[in-house]
Amino acid sequence: MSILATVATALWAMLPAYVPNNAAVLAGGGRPIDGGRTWNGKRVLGDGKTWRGTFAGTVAGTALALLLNAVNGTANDALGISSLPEFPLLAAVGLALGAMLGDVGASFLKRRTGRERGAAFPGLDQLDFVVGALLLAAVADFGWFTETFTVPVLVVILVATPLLHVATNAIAYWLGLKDEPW
Ligand code: CTP
Ligand code: MG
Ligand code: K
Repeated sequence: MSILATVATALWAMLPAYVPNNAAVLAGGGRPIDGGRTWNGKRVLGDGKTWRGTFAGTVAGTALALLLNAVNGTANDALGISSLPEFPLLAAVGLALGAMLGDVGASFLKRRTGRERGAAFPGLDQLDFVVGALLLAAVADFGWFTETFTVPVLVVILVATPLLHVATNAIAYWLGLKDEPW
């Protein structure tokens, strides 16, 4: 695969995992998943992980995957490639829900390590949702996963995602949508 095809495929395949976090920021609020419960004096997850945000993120990521499927041929033709993947429904849900669950898991770890809601955890903040998305996509549709996420594609994802994540969160902060720039 050419470098263009590898980069385009990596970003395309991960878009349904990138969007959920941002959708959750826009839609979040309401009842926290942990219902306010604590463990060893710290919140289990915290007020930043809500049912509404998690649901909205999952729906947004899945919907985006279906939208990408609709323009798959056009996008491949426009780039002169044929490697942009189509998302089976289960894989789409796996990517989107996995991204949200990875983020929830990170909040659990943040609370266990004494970090308040909103505190940064460099590294974890940028990759939690990638790990969650890839894991759940693999569980949801292993054949599609191995076909799509070749080693070069995975390398691009691991390099590009933290950069994209830092950039989009900084923009969301400047726009006043997010409380912290990470
Ligand atoms: N959000 C949500 N539900 C989620 C994830 C995010 O409602 N599952 C919303 C919350 O309003 C949250 C905001 O998006 O405050 C920003 O998300 P994030 O940075 O992940 O949460 P933090 O508030 O920073 O909390 P934490 O320290 O637990 O990451
Ligand atoms: Mg945060
Ligand atoms: K986060």
